[in-house]
Amino acid sequence: MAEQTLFIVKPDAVYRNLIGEVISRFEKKGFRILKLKMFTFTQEQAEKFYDVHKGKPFFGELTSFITSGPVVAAIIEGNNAIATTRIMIGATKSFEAVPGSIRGDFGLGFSENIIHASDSQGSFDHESRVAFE
Ligand code: FUP
Repeated sequence: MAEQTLFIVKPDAVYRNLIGEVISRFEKKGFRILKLKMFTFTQEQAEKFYDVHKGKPFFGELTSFITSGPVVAAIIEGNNAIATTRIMIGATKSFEAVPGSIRGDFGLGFSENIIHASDSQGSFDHESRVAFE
């Protein structure tokens, strides 16, 4: 069944000219791109986007990284989009993500980990509203 999800190409990946590489993986996998937007998160938008992490020790680092430069947000559609996209991006810690996954192939960081993707229908609803507002 067609499902939608959101991913964000993070500032580290935009800086490293990996926008096309990342988007291309989703196109080749068979997902349809419904919306694309390049922008820079404001502090307020970043805090709203990551509000599930508010109060955690890494919250400041997380919001300062995500606001540090332009990002590209995409809404894509396809079979099992949310879970399949999570498999494609790989483990949160890029240095532990398996080769073949996006983080596994392109990153070594923890907060600087190339890409974000919604992990549930609820987070997709919230995050896509904030990113495309
Ligand atoms: P993920 O869904 O894989 O992006 O990971 P989480 O939702 O657990 O974390 C959100 C972001 O916070 C991750 F991209 C990495 C960052 N993070 C840290 O920088 N330090 C931590 O201790 C935990 C997460």
